[in-house]
Amino acid sequence: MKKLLSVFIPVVLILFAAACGKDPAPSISPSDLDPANLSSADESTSGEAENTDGIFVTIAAEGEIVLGYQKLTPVDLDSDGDISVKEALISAHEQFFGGGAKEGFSTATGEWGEYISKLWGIENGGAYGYYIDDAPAMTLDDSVPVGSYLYACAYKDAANYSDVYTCFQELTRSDDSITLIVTMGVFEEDGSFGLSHLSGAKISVDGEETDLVTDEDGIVTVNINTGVSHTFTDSSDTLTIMPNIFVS
Ligand SMILES: [Ca+2]
Repeated sequence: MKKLLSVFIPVVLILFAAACGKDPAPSISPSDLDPANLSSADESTSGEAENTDGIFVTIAAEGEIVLGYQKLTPVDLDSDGDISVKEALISAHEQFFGGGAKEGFSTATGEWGEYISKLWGIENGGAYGYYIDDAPAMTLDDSVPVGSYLYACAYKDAANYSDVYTCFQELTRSDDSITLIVTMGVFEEDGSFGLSHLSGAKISVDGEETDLVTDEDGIVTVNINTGVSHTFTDSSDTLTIMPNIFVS
């Protein structure tokens, strides 16, 4: 697998770094992945930079999405005019986790600075990851700009950190179908990060498993109902992935 990746990573980096890095899955979704419960359906368009008054947050816990592309307005707790990853996660827990941030989220400070010690109520010894617009964030102080997409997860493989980040990008759309590409995060030996297509990813639609699987280029075409919003999530039988979500 590693050998294969090293061949196409340079090309894929060029192709998808921009595509997946700055244009997160459009639209929003509720935590239960049921589009019928979308609270702000009028925002389910595929544009960029349309979201001027909040951020979007997905949280995955041990391989399951527990908060799916949820729009929220975070609180600038230290009043410095900037929303940090930590502030965004505190707000996400305050608004969507039973018991709030007090119960669901905590941080600690170690040799390399502040780190997550609890996410969505899970304490796993520090095996967490967080990404802004499909690129790994460096610290909990990193800025989460308005309109951006914050993804955080508690690793499924907390022992070996093998969880791989994944994300969706829309390629084409017609009245009755949508074509998506699923990519996965790859860390090069020099520590740089890129996205490479993920073949064999299983696609669930509106929370239901289907027979849909991404092809060798990570691409899948899904039939959709005209005018209806659907949610798509990915899973894998061969990799431990951080699942992501896309809303049509
Ligand atoms: Ca702040």
